[in-house]
Amino acid sequence: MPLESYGWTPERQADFAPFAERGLLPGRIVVQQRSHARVMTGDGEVAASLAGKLTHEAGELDFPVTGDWVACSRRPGEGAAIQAVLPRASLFVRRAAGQAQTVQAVAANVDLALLVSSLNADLNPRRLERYLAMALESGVRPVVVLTKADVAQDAAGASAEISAALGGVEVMVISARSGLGMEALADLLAPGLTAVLLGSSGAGKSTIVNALAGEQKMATAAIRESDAHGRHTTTHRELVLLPSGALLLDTPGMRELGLWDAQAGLAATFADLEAEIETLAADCRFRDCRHDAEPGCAVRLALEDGRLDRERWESLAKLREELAQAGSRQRRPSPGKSRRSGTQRPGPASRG
Ligand SMILES: Nc1nc2c(ncn2[C@@H]2O[C@H](COP(=O)(O)OP(=O)(O)OP(=O)(O)O)[C@@H](O)[C@H]2O)c(=O)[nH]1
Ligand SMILES: [Zn+2]
Repeated sequence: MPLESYGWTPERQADFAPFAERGLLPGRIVVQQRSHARVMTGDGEVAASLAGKLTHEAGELDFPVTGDWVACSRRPGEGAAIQAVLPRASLFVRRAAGQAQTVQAVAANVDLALLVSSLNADLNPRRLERYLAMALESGVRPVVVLTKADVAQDAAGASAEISAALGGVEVMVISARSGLGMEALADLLAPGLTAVLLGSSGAGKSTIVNALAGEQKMATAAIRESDAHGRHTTTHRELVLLPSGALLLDTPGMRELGLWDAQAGLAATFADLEAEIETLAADCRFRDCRHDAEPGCAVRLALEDGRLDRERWESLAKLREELAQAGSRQRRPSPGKSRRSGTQRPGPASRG
């Protein structure tokens, strides 16, 4: 399998040059589970584990994740050892489930984030807001994908509502069952592009992969649509090469997406709301009005008479507070989300 199919570019080739000198092989992580991974190389897919040096020296965000480009050495016999991670074009991080202090990388080198939600009882702009902030924080284009249109009452209405509640984000309505919108979705997925599917369990992420792959790549499971509880069928992250040439990364449904150091993403998610607030604030009685309990507050007035979306306003305040709390407990170890930062630089040759 030529690595170009997996998104290898001349720029990545240049990043890899020092590792090539050390006789290492380039590859892309297609599955990552704890310390074991499957890596697509020019010679096909190999099982790989982390080299000891990487395990000992890596910071939290330096560990390879699905989508990463890595430099590997061949292990005697079969398999490979991951020696280093190449600079990342993008990195999705979240607060590790149930823990305030730990950052966890979710996916690397993603070009497009598909924020998946079912058009059933599960549909909730507040949950999508978190995914949106994460995508915008990583500089990745977000598209909301509303699934199961075949069982929806008013898909068009819901779509317009979600877009408005999320600052005008691009929204697509699809049904894997009826085929509605599937062509438009496929059109987004250009050859060599890497898209990640994010959303809660049961949203229909794996069904999308299977429909676009034309075969059963990921296991799916029926859910009780009455309460919309998914069953967490997908247990690992897997990068699938579609017949169209795009790469699609399925992820397990997250119970709760905890944001990590996503101030810029949050600001971008609420940019239109903040602009509205700023305009209104010009009419507040006090110039330094905090729109809290001050008399003559134009923002409060707009919240009361419905000109300003109260749910979004409250959500923004809550997410800000959440980030502030996480931030005061521990600063992020390294930026790690922009190209040429946070990943390991080529070092002297080592055995793994
Ligand atoms: N009616 C209808 N059902 C769908 C559609 N897409 C998916 N489903 C059903 O929704 C259920 C959950 O779909 P999955 O694809 O397993 O959901 P998932 O998001 O991958 O869930 P996890 O793997 O647990 O994260 C399955 O029963 C699917 O058959 C659709 O377009 N229409
Ligand atoms: Zn005010």
